[in-house]
Parts: sequence; C-alpha cells; structure tokens
Amino acid sequence: MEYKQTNDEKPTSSKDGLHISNRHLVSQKEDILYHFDLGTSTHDFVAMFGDIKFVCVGGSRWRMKAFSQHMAEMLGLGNATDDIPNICEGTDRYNMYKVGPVLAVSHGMGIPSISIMLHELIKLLYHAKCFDVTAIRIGTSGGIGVEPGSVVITRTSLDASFKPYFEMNVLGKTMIHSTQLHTCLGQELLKCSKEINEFPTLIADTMCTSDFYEGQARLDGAFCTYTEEEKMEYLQSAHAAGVRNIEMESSVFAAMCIRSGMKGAVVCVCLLDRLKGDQITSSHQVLNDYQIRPQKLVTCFIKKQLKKA
Ligand code: R2B
Ligand code: URA
Repeated sequence: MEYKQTNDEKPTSSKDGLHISNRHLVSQKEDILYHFDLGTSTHDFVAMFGDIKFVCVGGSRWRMKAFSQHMAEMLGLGNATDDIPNICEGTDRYNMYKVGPVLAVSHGMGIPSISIMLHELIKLLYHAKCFDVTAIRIGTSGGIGVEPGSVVITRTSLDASFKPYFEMNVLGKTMIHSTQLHTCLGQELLKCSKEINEFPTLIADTMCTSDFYEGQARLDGAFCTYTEEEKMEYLQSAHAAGVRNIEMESSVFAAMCIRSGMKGAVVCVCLLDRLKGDQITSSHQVLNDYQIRPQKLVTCFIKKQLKKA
C-alpha cells in the first residue's frame, strides 16, 4: 500500500488555494470536460465562471435546481420561481446552475459519480482562474443515534472500517488521501444553524460507504449475509467510533477538496435513525422539509459571507 500524503503533492499552479497537480494538463492545447459538455476551445471559462466563490454540490439534479432558485431569491438576484438555465444541457450526466458567485452542480449517487464530476469541476475552476473557492456538499444521510431531521456537519469522513482516509487504486497501487473537512468552515456553518434555530445541528464524523444496502448494514437489500444482531453490533461500533451519519460521497469529496486547496464542508440531513430501522418511511412532505434544511443553512452562510466581502 502506498501512503500518499496530500501535502506532498506539488501543485502545477496555485493561486490563493486552487491547485491542479497534473503536469500533463499544462501541455494540452484543449481541455474537454466531457461529462459537462464544456471545453476550453468552445467556451470562455474565465468569462463564464471567473467570479465563482462558492460551489454547492448535491446528488439530485432537481434539488440543485431548487437550491439555485432559492439562492437567487435570497441574494436578490431573482425570484425563486424564475427558471435558471442548466449550463450542462448538452449532457444528461450532471446539471449545473450559476447564480452570481454561486455554482450549483448535481453529482449523482456514490463515490465514482461524484469523483468524475469533481475532476471536471476542479479543472473548470482552474481554467476560469478562480481563487479562494469554498465547496459544500449538501445531501441526505442515515443518522446513527440522532433524531430524524437533524443536520450533521461532517468533521472527518471515515470509511466502512472507521478509518479517516479515502483509499483509491491508481495503477494497481492503493493511494491514501486524508478526509478531514475544514474546521473553521464547519464552525461557521454551525453558527448559522444556531441563528436559524429551526432544526438540531451537530458536528460529527460521517461514515462514507460504497453501497446503500449491505454497505450500510441494512437488512432489506436483495441480499444479506448477516444477522440483525451483527448489524446492530456494527452500527453501535460506528457510533462508538464517533460516527453520527452515513452517506456515500463525503470521503472523495473531502479528499479532493484538500488536494485542490478548496475549503470543503459536508452538510447532510438525517432521514432516519439507523438504530431504529432501515426503511425510509416518512411522508414526501416530511422528507422534503428535511431536504431543505442543509440548503437553508448553506444559503444563510453564503449570504453572510457575501455581506462581509
Ligand atoms: C445519500 O443518499 C443517497 C442514497 O440514497 C446517496 O447519494 C447519499 O450519499
Ligand atoms: N442516504 C444514505 O446513504 N443512507 C441513508 O440511510 C439515507 C440516505
């Protein structure tokens, strides 16, 4: 196993925080961001994206559109009912919306999907000469020993063995990347939640898995090889290790934020308490109300930051 410390990486270029650590990219005449349907020869990245300061990512394309519409209203840049064009309309992989200095991008489900999106997003920001960019993942999760509807701001993303790193196989070797999220950013987000004062919010560790069913110790997948007692023992040991929620993208998100020099945060609402069950039984209305919570928190944070600037 090869231990790759993030700080060892030599950025090819760095401007107040955004690093691209890839010397091959510099010699390339054109860069095509295939899954965004954008390219440096066909699009003026500096003109389109040069003012971006905040990037918000989330699994669902509809949620990210609703988020950008809400953001437009909150920043006084439009009404929540105004249509906002999808910048990536040439592809059905990801959706992207821009509202002033805020870019909202969908990432689908799981580590591979968000990883591809983040490679292209980081290159987009690099080509656009963006600097001092904050990236926030807003999403859903399963809580462990927390009330449904609570929002967890991730301290560190742990793997399924509760290790604080993201392992990736590169050229047949295991590379390890740190998965600690930005401490001050997490504290600022917690402050916003206290100001909003509408839902419980905590800072805690998040477990990131590569599956929703067996990977998260559910008993209701198509296959299951363990007993209910073994499931509970595993979830209790996750709780004892400091884990308060489980989702499927935070590890590679944290790792890529560190590698690119972006401040990163993960803000997820808990749809259920996994110590009490596996199925998500709340009504659509309750689930919608829950899913708006991370959006509210992040909108409040961005509004505050822009006022300061
Ligand atoms: C949270 O919810 C999705 C699974 O339902 C997954 O993308 C995640 O991280
Ligand atoms: N997302 C997950 O990954 N797990 C849950 O239990 C709920 C949402």
